[in-house]
Amino acid sequence: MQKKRTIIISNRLPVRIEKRANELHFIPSEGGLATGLGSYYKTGSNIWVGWPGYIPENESEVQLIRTELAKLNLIPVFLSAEDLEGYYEGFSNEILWPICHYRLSYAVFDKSYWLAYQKVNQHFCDIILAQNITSKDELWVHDYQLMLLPQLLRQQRSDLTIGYFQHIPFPADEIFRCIPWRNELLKGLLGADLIAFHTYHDAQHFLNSCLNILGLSPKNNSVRCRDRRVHVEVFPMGIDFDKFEELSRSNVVLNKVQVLKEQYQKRKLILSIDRLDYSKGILERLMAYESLLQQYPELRNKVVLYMLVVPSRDNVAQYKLLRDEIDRMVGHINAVYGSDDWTPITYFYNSLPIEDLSALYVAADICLVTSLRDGMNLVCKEYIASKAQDHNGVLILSEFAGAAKELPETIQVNPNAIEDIMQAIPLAIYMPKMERQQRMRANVAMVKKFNITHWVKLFFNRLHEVKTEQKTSASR
Ligand code: GDG
Repeated sequence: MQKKRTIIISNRLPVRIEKRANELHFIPSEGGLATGLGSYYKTGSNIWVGWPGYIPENESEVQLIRTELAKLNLIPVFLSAEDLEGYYEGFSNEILWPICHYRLSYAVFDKSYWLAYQKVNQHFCDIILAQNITSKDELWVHDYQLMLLPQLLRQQRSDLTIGYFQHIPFPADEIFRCIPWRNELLKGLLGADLIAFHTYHDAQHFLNSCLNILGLSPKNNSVRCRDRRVHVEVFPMGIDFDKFEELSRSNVVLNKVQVLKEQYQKRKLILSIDRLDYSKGILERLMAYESLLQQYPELRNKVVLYMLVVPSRDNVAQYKLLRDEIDRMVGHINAVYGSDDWTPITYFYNSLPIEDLSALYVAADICLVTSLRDGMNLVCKEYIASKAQDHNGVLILSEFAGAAKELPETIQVNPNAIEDIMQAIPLAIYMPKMERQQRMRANVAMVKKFNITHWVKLFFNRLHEVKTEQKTSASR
């Protein structure tokens, strides 16, 4: 008899394929999700299904990738360049991403994107069902690229246990209803047994959409769909705390911290790290920093904004424009306020090895997160975990990042109020050491306790519970 299996499904597999010197290389991802789920998908006959991030050039590459990935318990979903353009770059990133981040005017409601999104979700469904799934198995679908998948699976297999987690915000129903295919998307999600979000507001917005768009009547955080009760709950994602804490104590990182300290001397280091994205409030952060240098001339040459922007989606028009505007503003601030011995902003458009990232977290006096909307924001939790030794650092955090709900001991700002962000910086700089450490200690305790392993465990326990309740009430 086959044992219960865990099936993880996400747009991308936790591995990157690179072709060098005519040879394929398989590089495992270091991301938090891959770590948190590692103990699940790597054991027994559990699997992770997703796109391997590479388009094979011929059938022998397809076979090679399948064989190599199978050794890692990974099942590839191959997608063509055309599929990716419509489903990923189009529907996911030009419709769902802007809508879920309240940027209605950025959405491009192109019917061909919708057709590609349906086709790829169906393709995922076919590949999953070809894996001899039994009713004992537990399926966990991740994120907005796969909103139709729960229902597609359910239509063919009413017995399945399906969980869904959305990593980005779920917007207010008045925004979500603008999508021409809103009903299909909501019904797609309702194929799951447990639908989960980072915050209470995301869950409430989803329930409001069920009420106001589909005309369903949510009751106690759940919705009745024919014979099933679908639960809508909150599971704020954590990070791999131990990894960041251990890195922050390692010699390799401490040597890099020393180099940074020598480079910036006694100046206060303000850290900013994001993927290139209009949801992250990067321009607002730069405006606030310029305003700080104008209104607090005594802070000139005493602070440095270290800004790392990780390349992302820069073939999409809005992202390219954003990148150009960041380049322009950084150039302007450095040219106007800089001097022979001081550059106000150190800016990189690049991705760094994890040890360099960790050194920046350790060295930074302040971490500045000003997302206009963010599902959670893991950067701020990684900063906190890197302060577990000396508790010496201040986090300025947007109230619109999911993490704000869990971290009340941070300085919280409205990222649309440039003045508020600006005022928060001197507040952080001059905060008495005792207060700084007290606040950071509370933040560390929070991030340590509600880490990624805890998050994964909690989700699976609840999914199991929900399914058991369903079976019990069906047999009554
Ligand atoms: C989505 C949601 C939600 C960044 N630069 C480098 C690097 N990173 C890593 C960080 C962090 C991750 O990327 C970024 O995570 P965030 O949570 O901040 O943002 P998104 O990518 O937008 O993630 C977000 C998340 O999903 C999880 O649910 O929190 O709201 O938008 O882990 O460390 N890693 C390396 N080099 C870099 O230069 N190695």
